[in-house]
Amino acid sequence: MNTYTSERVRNIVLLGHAGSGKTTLAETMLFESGTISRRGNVAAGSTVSDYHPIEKEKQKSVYSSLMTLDWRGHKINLIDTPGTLDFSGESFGSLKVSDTSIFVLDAERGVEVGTEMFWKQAANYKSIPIFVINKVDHPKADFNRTLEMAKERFGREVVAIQYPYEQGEGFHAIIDILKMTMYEFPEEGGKPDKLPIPESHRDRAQLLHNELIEIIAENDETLMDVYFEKGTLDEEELIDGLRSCMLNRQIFPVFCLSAERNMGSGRLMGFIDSVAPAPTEVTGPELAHGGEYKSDKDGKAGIFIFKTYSEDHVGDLMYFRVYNGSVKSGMDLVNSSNGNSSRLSSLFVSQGSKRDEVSVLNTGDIGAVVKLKDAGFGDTLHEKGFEFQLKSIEYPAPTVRMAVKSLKTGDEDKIGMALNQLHREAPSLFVEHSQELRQMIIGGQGEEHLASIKHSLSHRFKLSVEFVEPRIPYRETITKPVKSNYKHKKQSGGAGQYGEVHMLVEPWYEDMPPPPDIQVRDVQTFDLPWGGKFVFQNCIVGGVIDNRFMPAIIKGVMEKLETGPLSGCRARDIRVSVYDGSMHSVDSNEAAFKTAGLMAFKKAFLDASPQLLEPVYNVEVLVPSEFMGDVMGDLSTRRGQIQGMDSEGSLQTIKARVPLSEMNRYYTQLKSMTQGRATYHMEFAEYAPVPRDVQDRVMRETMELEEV
Ligand SMILES: Nc1nc2c(ncn2[C@@H]2O[C@H](COP(=O)(O)OP(=O)(O)O)[C@@H](O)[C@H]2O)c(=O)[nH]1
Ligand SMILES: [Mg+2]
Repeated sequence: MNTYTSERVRNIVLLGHAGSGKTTLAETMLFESGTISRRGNVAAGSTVSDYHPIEKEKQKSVYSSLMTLDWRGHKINLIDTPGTLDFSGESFGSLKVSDTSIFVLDAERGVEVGTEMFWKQAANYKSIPIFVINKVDHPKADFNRTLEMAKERFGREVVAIQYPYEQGEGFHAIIDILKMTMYEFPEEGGKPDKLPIPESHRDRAQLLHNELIEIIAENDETLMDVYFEKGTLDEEELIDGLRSCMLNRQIFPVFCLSAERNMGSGRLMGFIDSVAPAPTEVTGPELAHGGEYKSDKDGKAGIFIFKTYSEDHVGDLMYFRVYNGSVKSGMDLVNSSNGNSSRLSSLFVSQGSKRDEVSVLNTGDIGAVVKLKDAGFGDTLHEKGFEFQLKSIEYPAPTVRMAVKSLKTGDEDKIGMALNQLHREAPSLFVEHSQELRQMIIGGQGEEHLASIKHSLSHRFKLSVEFVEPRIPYRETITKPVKSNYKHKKQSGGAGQYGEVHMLVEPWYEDMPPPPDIQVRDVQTFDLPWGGKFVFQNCIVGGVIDNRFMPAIIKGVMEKLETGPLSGCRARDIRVSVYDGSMHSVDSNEAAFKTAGLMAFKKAFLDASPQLLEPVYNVEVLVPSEFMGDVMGDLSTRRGQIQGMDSEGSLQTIKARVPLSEMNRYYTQLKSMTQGRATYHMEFAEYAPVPRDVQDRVMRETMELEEV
């Protein structure tokens, strides 16, 4: 492949709900540009983009993949992404390095929730959006309805540049209101004939054309003057105006297409070349420590790694974008996150699984490299003597958590290592070895995401595992104040043990007053690592217990807080006031007071009407209105409390509070209730008392906790 200057590079990411036709569109673009000589298809697993074994098996995209094509002297780096929310982690890195996002909408289904989520992220990265309404050949295609939905969801900036001459099965021509031309396609698709707009469509096309001119002129003062003078804008002025409107996010142009029939992709690529921004024209990425990075294409080399994947017989493959200067094979680069230097051996551009070696990549271009030591996902690398670090990629919080159980004893460490590697490749996978739950926990963007992790563990790493529901991190607390005392006395041969502690144990709350009948001398407040507080008050008068024994008493109480007296779960929000006790001049020591503290605390706790608390989450569901009733009904069977509803066009947001223990398999349930058309996220809200029957059950279960 040739070398391209920055001005001739276009970085495009394909985004949108699963099944809208992104992979098919990528294949069609590769074919139209002559990059491939035959079009593969998703069902046969023969596309360039869906080349991983799991993608062929599932007949859909799981990973993002980079393809490169030349369209009339411009190099288009095209990144196809999996539209399923489960694999959204893959899409976020691709979005970060692309200047333009093509949102592919399905003309039959309109705007779907998958699009919604990527839309927000694209705005965060200041990516320039283009909409493509695909599948206009579908018998139930409705271009206008889809366009209206897009306007409703994404704003009046959504403006059609094209519309179908006839939609549905008879689709064969597109009216272009920028060029004021009709493109008519041969039966097999491909290169269209350019024809005048037929009489029957002339008025509508002219009306839309004038509207487009007005929007462009409205947003550009110089063009406004020209428009006033001439009453119209010529094609060049229109294109210039459109381009500046797109850069300022004032216009989101809409194209129409049938990827499957190969009708319309050539015009889209032409538009990308002539109107979509070059890497040198867009807002720079955010720096790790804030502020915008401004690229210098003539400066020293600097790159950012946005995707890593370990491939058989190849090793770690890292995909990067050049953000400064030009990178050449053989160059040494310093990793800004650890200061280590690595050599870029060979550089590649990729066509899905195929790679072509190149010697230079300029600012803005995207490529891949193998065997890069000491570098990984999200790292910035630069030439010596020139330092910068870009902000890494942020992922949404995991929506599904599972505990990983090894099916073969002794494999636990290997599983941990494999999971860590998978996390390094794609940090949207969250991995935690929970001491508290005594489980290895993984979190991801959906059950399919976790299923793909299981697939990797078994196929790539040859490890058999089972995923089980994680235990719930319950907490314990008390509901009334209780006094107790404990005397620890042991006489065995030589030195004995002696310590006596009297304490008042109370439920703690913010700004609570001191106890009424006890004089407080010293207060220590501990923020517990598992949430909540422990307040310790030394109220000893007359030196009946030495100050030097207080830390031991605290230690004893702390130990019992960590494995709560009621069920072994962690305890929180407790105040302990030690107000009396006794010592022995010879036998008193720290160990004795630790035991006395622990035992007195345990006794008081169990008498103080202990209460189990459960984590409660704020759950927000975005759902098409027709499924509202089902979703609300399901939430209430999960002990959910509906907090509110918001309607945004044809989609509704439901807000509810639901105990974590009731959210098992919610993702799957929601998906099946709504045909995969709803999405949700949840965030920890608070710990709340569990109902009595649940408390009894949990106590039985936690007592029988087996090690995993
Ligand atoms: N009728 C019709 N079907 C299409 C079109 N584009 C894609 N499809 C079909 O839609 C399904 C999903 O396509 P795919 O490219 O995998 O979508 P992705 O999930 O967005 O990558 C496949 O069965 C395609 O054959 C189109 O323009 N028209
Ligand atoms: Mg796909």
